[in-house]
Amino acid sequence: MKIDIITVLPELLESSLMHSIIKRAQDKGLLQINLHQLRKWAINEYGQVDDYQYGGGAGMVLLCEPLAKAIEELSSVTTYDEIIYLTPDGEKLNQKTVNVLSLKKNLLLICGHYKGIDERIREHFVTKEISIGDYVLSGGELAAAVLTDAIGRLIPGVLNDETSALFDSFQDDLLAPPVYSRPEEYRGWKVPEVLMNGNHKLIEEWRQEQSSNRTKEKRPDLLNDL
Ligand code: 6GU
Repeated sequence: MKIDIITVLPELLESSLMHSIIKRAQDKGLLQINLHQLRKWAINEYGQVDDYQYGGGAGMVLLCEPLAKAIEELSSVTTYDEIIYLTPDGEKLNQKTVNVLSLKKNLLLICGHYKGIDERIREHFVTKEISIGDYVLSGGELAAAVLTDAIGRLIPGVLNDETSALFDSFQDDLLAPPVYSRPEEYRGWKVPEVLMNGNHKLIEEWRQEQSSNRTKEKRPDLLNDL
């Protein structure tokens, strides 16, 4: 899979996408992430890509021209399955959307900044708008990093048995069960007996029950959606 990202702050994405599982995905050639500095398509020699909004009001808007040129140039070499604009007024991201996007071949992500991007870019180029939650970030970069991480780890071959996504929280609309490791007892706090007896059927039943109870307690809304 290839993910192209248009941003005025590539540095912000670089560090977050060059570690752990997502770095390994790129090293293995399973995921290619390309960061494109929007200023490359600036309207003047000062690198300008934003301006005040018509009608007045605080905050800058990313201009049509640099964005249109960037999207068109990148689209001339790659056919994108989706052109995604990260924005707090987009559809709220969940695991189902991540699963669907992880099956795509080419994605283009656009990170907004300041007040956002000129509406005409949304109308004429963007095919999907995604928010990562009901709060406002100063730019789309952290959201793009979140989306890329969530998608990247699901690409076939990226995870192994140890990191398998099969038992992730949300994969079956349930939260994952609690996990324990050594030692068996720490400060008098014991690991649940059932995990220590090697009975895989009992362990599986216990985990299912824990998942179910945990979901009822912490996220009853997930059960209502079923
Ligand atoms: Cl995608 N962008 C910004 N700027 N803020 C957000 C967001 C995205 N999702 C939640 N808050």
